[in-house]
Amino acid sequence: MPQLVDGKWETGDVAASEMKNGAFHREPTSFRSWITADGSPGPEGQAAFPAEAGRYQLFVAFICPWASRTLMMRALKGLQDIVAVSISEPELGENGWTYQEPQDAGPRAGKIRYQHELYTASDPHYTGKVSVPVLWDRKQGRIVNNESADIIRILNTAFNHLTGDSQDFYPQSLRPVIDRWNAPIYDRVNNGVYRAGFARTQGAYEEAVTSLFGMLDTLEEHLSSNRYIAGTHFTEADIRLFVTLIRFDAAYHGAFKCNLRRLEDYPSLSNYLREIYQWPGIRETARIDHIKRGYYSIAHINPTLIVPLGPELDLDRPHDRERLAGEGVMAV
Ligand SMILES: N[C@@H](CCC(=O)N[C@@H](CS)C(=O)NCC(=O)O)C(=O)O
Repeated sequence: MPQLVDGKWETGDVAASEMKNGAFHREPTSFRSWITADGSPGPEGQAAFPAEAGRYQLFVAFICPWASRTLMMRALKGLQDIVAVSISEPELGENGWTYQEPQDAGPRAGKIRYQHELYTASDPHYTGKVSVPVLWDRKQGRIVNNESADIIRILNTAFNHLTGDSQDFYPQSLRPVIDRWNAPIYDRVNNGVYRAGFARTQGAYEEAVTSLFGMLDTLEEHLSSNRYIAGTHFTEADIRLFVTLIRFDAAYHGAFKCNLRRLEDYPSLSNYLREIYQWPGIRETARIDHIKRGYYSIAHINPTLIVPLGPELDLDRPHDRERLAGEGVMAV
C-alpha cells in the first residue's frame, strides 16, 4: 500500500503493511481529537475543537464504507450546510486518494489534490497509512480525527445547538446493546469482507467467509423480529451495518469472493437495507457506480480492471419493514 514515511509519499504493494501470514489486519488510526459545542474535552477527555458552522470539512471517498458512515450521519443530522464535504475519485492509485479538482482546504492549507497533503499539513513527519475519511479543521489546517467510529459520534452531538437537531443515534440507555452488536458486526461483517477479499491464503479466506456468513445468518434472524439492531430505535449500529450491506451484492460478492449467498437471498436483511436506503438523503451517500469502480480497480484482486455491468439491483422496490414496530428517523 502506498503510504507516508516520515512525511514522504512512498509507493508499494496495496495493503502489504497490513498483511500478516496471509491475513489482513487493519492499521489503527492516529488522529483522535474531538469536536464539542464549546471546545471542552471529549467524552474520554480527548482534546477538542469548538463546533462552528463552516469550519470543518469531511474528505471522503464514496467507495469506502468507513467514509460512508460519516456521510450518513452528516445527512441524518442535517449537517449538510454546516460540515463541507470533498469527494475523492474512487480508485486508490499510486498517489493514494486523489481529488479530480483541487479542493479548497481552508486559508492555511489552500488547495489540495491528494489526501496525503492533509496528513503532512497536520504532521510533517507522519508515517503510516493515508485513509479516508478525514475530519478536517479548515481554520487551523489540520486533521481533527481520522477514525470514522469517532467521527460519527462527534457528528451525532457536537453541532446540535447549531442545527436544533437532537436525534441521538448513540443514546445512553442503548449503549450496552449497541456496543454488544458493534463488535461482531465490525470484526465479522465490516472488516470481515476485507479479510476475505485481501486474504492471501486459502485458510485465511475461508475463515473470513465462514465467519462473515455465520454473522449474516445471525443478523437475518435478529432482524426478522426487530426493526433495527437495537430494537425499535434506529442507532449508529444500523449505520455501521448498512454501509457494508449496501456494498454487498454490488462489490463484495464478486470482487471479494463473499459468495456463499447474495444479500438478496436474505429476506430480512435485504428489506432492512431497502428501508434505510429509501430514506431521504441516504442514497446520495451510497453511490453504487463509485463503489463498483473502486473495488474492481484493486489490481491485485482484479488484474483486468474490468468493472462488471451487473448485478441489476432494485433498491427502490418496496420493503416490508412496517410490519415491525419502530421509529426510524426524522425527515432528512
Ligand atoms: N479506521 C479507519 C479506517 C479507514 C480505512 O481503512 N479507509 C480505507 C478505505 S475503505 C483507506 O483509506 N485505505 C487507504 C489505505 O489503506 O492506504 C476508519 O474507520 O476511519
